[in-house]
Amino acid sequence: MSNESLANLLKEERRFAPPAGLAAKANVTAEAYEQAKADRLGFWAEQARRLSWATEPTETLDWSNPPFAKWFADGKLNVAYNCVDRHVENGLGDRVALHFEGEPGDTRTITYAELQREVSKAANALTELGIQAGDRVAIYLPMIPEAVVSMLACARIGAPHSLVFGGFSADALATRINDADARVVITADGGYRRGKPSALKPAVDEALTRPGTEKVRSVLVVRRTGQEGVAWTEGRDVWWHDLVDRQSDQHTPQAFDAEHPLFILYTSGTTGKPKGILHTSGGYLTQTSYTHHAVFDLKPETDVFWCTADVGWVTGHSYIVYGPLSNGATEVLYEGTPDTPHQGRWWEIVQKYGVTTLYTAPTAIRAAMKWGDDIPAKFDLSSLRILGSVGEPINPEAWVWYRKHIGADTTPVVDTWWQTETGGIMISPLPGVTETKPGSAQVPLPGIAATVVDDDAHEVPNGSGGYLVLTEPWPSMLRTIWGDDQRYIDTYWSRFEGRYFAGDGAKKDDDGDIWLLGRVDDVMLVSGHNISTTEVESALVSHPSIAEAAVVGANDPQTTQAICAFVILRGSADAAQTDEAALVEELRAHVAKQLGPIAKPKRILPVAELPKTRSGKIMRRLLRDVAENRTLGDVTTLTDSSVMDLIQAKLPSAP
Ligand code: 6R9
Repeated sequence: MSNESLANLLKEERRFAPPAGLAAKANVTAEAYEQAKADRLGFWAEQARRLSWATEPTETLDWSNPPFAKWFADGKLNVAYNCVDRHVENGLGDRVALHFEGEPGDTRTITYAELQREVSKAANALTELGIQAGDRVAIYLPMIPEAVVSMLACARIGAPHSLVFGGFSADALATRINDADARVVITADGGYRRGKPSALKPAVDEALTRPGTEKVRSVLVVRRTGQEGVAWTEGRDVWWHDLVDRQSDQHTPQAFDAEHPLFILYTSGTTGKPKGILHTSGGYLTQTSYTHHAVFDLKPETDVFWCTADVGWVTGHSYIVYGPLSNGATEVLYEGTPDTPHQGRWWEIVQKYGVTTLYTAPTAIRAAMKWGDDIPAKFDLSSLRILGSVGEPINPEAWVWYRKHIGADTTPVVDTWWQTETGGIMISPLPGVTETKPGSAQVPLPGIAATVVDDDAHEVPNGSGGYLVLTEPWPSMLRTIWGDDQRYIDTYWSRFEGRYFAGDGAKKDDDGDIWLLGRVDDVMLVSGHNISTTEVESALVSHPSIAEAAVVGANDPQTTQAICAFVILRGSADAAQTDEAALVEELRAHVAKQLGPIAKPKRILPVAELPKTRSGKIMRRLLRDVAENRTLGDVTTLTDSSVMDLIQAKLPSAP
């Protein structure tokens, strides 16, 4: 970015106070901010006491060798014991932990007592396969209960897991197995996706032919789809039901150091090989447990929590597995896609299980907007009391739609900013405290220190933009990049001395609240102004005909970059709109009116789909390639690479 701060263009005036009933009974009140401000480490030491420690920590933070942090270093605990056994010991064995809903409609209800038996059996099975504390286990599974059981079994025996999203290819899997030096892979014959079984085991077989994966001794295979003709390597492959089912359901958890590695999770980023983000035990569990309790106001006796992420992403790790289960929550685990067999599937699930708290991503909210308001209107969504968003900036209009059409215009929406690297939520409203602003994550949570700085590392005044930085270490921070301490320092701690560089653009509004503006790499430079893609996208989405927009800066001889927008029309507009040229003109005028003439897109192209990563984030890099008439860069992380062919086909040959 140039020296000029990000333009602060978007003005969003709508405000929503917390519902009085929720505020009166909220788990966390405004006092928490005061308490954490007065004694930040004392605050986190208190949160650590949410957990059951075999040895209580006496030291909170060791920051003597920055940026390598140790939290609660002299404490010992077992993470799986905290997520499962202690609830059973507290008499909650009959509470439902997981309401599993398979895509074909099969269901399983798993109580905490059953989860304890399943996790114990799986821990015994991994031990029989020779896995010891410290050995890495790769997990490549669909969204089925065995994924949660496998993660907890690894945690129980101190074997760091490395989940690889089931939609990734054999190559991606091989790279990750190799980098983490995994000894066992847990997979399934397949999973259900869009109404049909989709095989997984062949990708494992192929990955294990690649150099660097020779140390994998065993492949543990869950039978999920019952597909015929699963290729089998004798001596290496073993069925879950053969090995795990015959194990004892008793297993004594051993306590590990708070800094014992819990998992490695790879983030791809735009360049270079994937980074293995390393998380450890005590600090990670403290922050995921606390933030789940605070941000979602969890009442474990009555709430039904549903995080729609895949367990293969950090959101699934922290808010399907470790946060909710450490809090004794009852959750929904859904295997499939939101539109199988119909576009109301999610809302049907909310109605069926009485979901109280839904945590999802802007991409899903915008898809629901596109499909039409009448679809959620057919279901009883009155059980919902809190709605969460994560993964991308949420456009104010999508935020308001979510609250209105899913939340009956009454539920708070919490827009939660965090990253694989931060491990847990960092910036978010608190549902019983914060007066919310559509599109803003607003305030660092109690105990978290974040701000926005300019190129010279100076904190920007209210009303200005720059880079988001975290100014103090936090319990669930990544500890390093697996096997590459130098890359950890270079990537996160070198841009600004002593501060964590998140790679996101952000601004502070007049109240000092934080608005996320997208990845710094995506910021556009137009006639000397840094303009955020997020703000232009939000202006487009505020037009009634637009469900979703992606904006990029394309090289331009006059203005350095020219704003180029790709838009998806809402269901109703799609059918009605006959005159595309007139709509495009209307949209350009609309953006100019909302944000000012500088932000008026030079080109706007209606398209059917946008390129997304498998976790639902828009890949602007590829759209930039299209807008600049270049050959497309790496498309391997796209959900569906045919999307790009469709977009290119829509383009006039010369810009
Ligand atoms: C949890 C997760 C991290 C990146 C992050 C930022 C974007 C996530 C956001 C958000 C604006 C939010 N992001 N939440 N941007 N508002 N509420 O998504 O982790 O996959 O590592 O992505 O996602 O750009 O830097 P991860």
